[in-house]
Amino acid sequence: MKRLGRGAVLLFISVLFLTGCRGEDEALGDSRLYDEMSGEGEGDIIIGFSEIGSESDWRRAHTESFKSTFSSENGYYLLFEDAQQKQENQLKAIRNFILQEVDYIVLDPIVETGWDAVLQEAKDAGIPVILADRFAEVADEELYTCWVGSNFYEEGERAGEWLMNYLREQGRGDEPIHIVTLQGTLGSSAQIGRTEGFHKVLLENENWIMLEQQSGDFVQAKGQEVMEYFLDTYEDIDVVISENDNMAFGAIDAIQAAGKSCGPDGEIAIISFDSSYAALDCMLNGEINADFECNPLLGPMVSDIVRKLERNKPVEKIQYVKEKYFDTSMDLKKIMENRAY
Ligand code: GZL
Ligand code: ZN
Repeated sequence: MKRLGRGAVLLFISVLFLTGCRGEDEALGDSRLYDEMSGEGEGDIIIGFSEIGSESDWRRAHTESFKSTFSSENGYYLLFEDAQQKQENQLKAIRNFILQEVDYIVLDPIVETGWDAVLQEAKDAGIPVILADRFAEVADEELYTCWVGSNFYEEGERAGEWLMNYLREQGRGDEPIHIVTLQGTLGSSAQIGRTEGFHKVLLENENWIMLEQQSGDFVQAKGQEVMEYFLDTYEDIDVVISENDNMAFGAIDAIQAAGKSCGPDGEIAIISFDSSYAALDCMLNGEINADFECNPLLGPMVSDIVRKLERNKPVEKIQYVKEKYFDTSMDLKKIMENRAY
């Protein structure tokens, strides 16, 4: 642990902070400094966590999972930075964590590219980086210790397979099926994986027509806006693939405002991703046909990894979480009773 060295570094930063001449610090964003003066968190493992934002129900559950896991009761001191969906804020946060000599950096990279330089700086500073949720494509895999998250490609593929079975059961296995897709943040591993996974099944069904795919950036308002455009542009839409629940909520509002209906008894089927509690409620109300789970509760898994690293134990480089899916054939009321998010 670098705690001994940290005192000097933090004292220096605190002096800068107190004298107002924060110099480079100024540009580093408004991070809470680890307060060596009060001795708060002394002996704790210091974690710098760069979170993407608060764009969705899923994201808020993900953030809560980390905040409740990396608590002082559990022996941690958490420096939490919300990037408000901007990569440059994540880069600043990571450089701030390096300055403050945290013990570990946890990064949920908003998009897959643009991380090599800053992760090299973390490596040069001897700070292990754990990737959680989304993935970072870097030239040197040694720039991160491991990654924990979902198999987004598999989520997209399973959604395609579900749709294939659903249409067959309806006797529509051979009729033309007109599809639109609300994509997530372009370049994020969740968007890339879900789009490509579904596309694999699309290619296996020549009667499926993908009318258009557009990003709603995982947020509800944009999802509604893009769905309004789709409804204005295409007379015949049979299926909406929404790459997260919050965009699906926006799509439902747009479809109903256009005087159309969605869900198992509607004109337009909706297939969504995340399986948040609110989405299962929409399914219960007959507005969503199927939802593919994406588990946000990654805090405990990342904590287990940190504990192993503290004891110099090996950790798996890539660790997938287990995930299910839900549709209206299931006992949703019972499922919702036990849902943690
Ligand atoms: C997926 C996660 C995505 C969710 C969205 O792991 O990165 O970001 O699907 C969230 O709801 O905004
Ligand atoms: Zn059609």
